[in-house]
Amino acid sequence: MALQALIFDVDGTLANTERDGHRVAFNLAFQEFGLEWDWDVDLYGKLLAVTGGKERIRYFVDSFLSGYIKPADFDDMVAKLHKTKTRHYTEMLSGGRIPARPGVRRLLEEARQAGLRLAIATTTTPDNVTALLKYSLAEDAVDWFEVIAAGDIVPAKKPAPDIYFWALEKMKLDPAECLAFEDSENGLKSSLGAGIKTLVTINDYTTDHEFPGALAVLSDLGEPGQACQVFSGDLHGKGYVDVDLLRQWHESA
Ligand code: XBP
Ligand code: MG
Repeated sequence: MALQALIFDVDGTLANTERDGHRVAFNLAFQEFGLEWDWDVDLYGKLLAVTGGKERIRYFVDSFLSGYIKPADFDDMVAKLHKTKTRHYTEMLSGGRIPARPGVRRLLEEARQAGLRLAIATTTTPDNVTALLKYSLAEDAVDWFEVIAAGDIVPAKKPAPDIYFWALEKMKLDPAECLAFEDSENGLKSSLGAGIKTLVTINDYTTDHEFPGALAVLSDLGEPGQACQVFSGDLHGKGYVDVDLLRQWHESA
């Protein structure tokens, strides 16, 4: 089957949002609620084992906060905390503080020109996706994507494949007609679980992850004159990922 569509993860893949974005926003929300919780860079790396912000707060309370007695309205508290965190995060993005990763804008533009269909499959909140696309890519970047599968639209978040199945269903595409882009072990499990061949670009939080079954594992997508590092896979002599290379990988794998 010919390549028809590219499906992108968001956090860690389109931009390095976790350490200086989401983490900081969680901490600002905790402060606003008068909580003495502070997620430092190392702790946040451990918390990333669980996808989804609300799920991550619960995981922190259950696994890292011994002795904490949950209030009767704990569920409500988590929901409010998370809403506040989303406000802080989208405000941060609107200040243009988090740029797209190397090669992302170039590859998206090239893919559009080549007539490939584009989609997003992420566990993050929809508002976060639209803000990131607008402020880190382009004013109209939301319109570049035919489907944005995000947040709680499926109950089982990554590593479950459900979010990819949802996107495929909306696009009426077979997994064999797509390629996915991920940055983490949980993300790769999700996309491969949906039967989609996947390229991995790692980041600081995912360098130690295992990526069995990935088409290639790279430092980033690279740019002309700014070659990416290749950890596995064959770039056929190129220093960066382009549509031609994606088609080769799609056909050969
Ligand atoms: C990353 C996530 C998200 C973000 C926080 O998802 O797990 O939970 O860390 O966003 P992906 P929310 O890499 O699949 O985009 O607080 O909105 O959940
Ligand atoms: Mg990710």
